[in-house]
Amino acid sequence: MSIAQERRLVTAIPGPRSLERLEHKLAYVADGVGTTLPVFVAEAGGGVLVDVDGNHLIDLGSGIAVTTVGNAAPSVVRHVQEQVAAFTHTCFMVTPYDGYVDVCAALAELTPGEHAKKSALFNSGAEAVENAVKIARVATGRDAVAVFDHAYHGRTNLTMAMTAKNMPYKNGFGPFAGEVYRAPMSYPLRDGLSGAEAAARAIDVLDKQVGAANLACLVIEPIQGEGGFVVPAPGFLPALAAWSRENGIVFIADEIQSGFCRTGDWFASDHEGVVPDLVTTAKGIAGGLPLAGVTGRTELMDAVHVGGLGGTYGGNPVACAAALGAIDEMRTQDLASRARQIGSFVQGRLEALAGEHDVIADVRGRGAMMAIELCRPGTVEPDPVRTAAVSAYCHQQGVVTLTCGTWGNVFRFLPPLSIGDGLLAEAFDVVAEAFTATA
Ligand code: PLZ
Repeated sequence: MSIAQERRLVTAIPGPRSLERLEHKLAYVADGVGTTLPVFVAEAGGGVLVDVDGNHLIDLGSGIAVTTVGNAAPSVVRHVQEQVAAFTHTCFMVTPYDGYVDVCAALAELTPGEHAKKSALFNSGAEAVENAVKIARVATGRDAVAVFDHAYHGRTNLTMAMTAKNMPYKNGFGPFAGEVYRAPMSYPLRDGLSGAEAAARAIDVLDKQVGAANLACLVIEPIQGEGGFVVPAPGFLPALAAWSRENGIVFIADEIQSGFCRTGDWFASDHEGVVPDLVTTAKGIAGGLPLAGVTGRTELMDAVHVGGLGGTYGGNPVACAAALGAIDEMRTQDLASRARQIGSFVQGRLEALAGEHDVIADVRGRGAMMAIELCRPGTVEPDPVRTAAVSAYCHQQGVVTLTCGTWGNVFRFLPPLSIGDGLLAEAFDVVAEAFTATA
């Protein structure tokens, strides 16, 4: 690793060079495209981002759960360099190439379930979700789509309809796609229900308000991402999967944020042995290059007529090469077990912190997908103000943290799995300091 694996601040954050570039950004980039922390990045790797001022920041975000194998991971770089020098694009729908097929074969092997599977590749998570819905509709001949409170599925028209939160994702962007229905999510901190009870509540809403026979699919994040890293109570996902199966509803796991070793399994669905009919993937699949997939039962995937799925760039050869490099890294380095190690360390640190600061109402997550939810002490009333203060402190001290949640009161920790133990411990020292400093 050529980048020194240390936190080193040589200017204020953001530094003068980043501030200069920020001016440039504000002049030329649409304001609608925001940034969490305006340090302009020069290079990154291991667990560190180096900015244009020479500051070394610790990365606890992985570019929103993307650089799971690390930024510019050597295996990804090697595969990409070879591919980009060989050919950059043909369009798979015009003249095919091995990388696309190899990624689909890997997806068939790695996604939950031993049944025959096929895949189609796309450019972004939202595009994968849209296509999963298209496939489910053709396969079932039904229209309705079930989604959940706090869900996040993307920013395209259909996926905006599927995403729960208005600001900033939906406000003013309607009218949205129809036939999308929202059911209550299992949210143990807020509803106190068992998985079976929460599933019964959701099923009742869908049964009474939509009708099981009208549902093409039920789309759910096994651990919710943008919506607050909400981990449903045990039994919730298996009960929904069983109900879907009994009623001919395609059960779609959106594993775009939770997939590819992030939670300590290849997929979060694996944790409870849930076998989805379709799985959407993106983010961690390709080490930072844009690639997404829909993988599922062969008979469902093949329900769509030839030419019904595709796109100019879907499964671009360079992105596929990156994915093959990233997947190889995950396999050979057993990154799922690294995620579990990181998870037990982070969970210990967060639970200790929760013992000292009663603003932390919940510690949750799995593997390298952990979070804390901040509420007014003794209540479940969200505290986004304190969340923002803690976040700002971490940023000033050179630790890149992300927030999320319907109320913006959740800290999520998504370190690259290539981060070293020392650096990870230092990052959580800073997080602890941030709570004390903002108390
Ligand atoms: N499904 C579960 O997490 C993307 C989006 C951040 P795209 N999450 C980060 C933002 O503000 O846009 C995501 C996800 C889940 C779908 C998506 C959408 O993936 O690659 O961003 O389209």
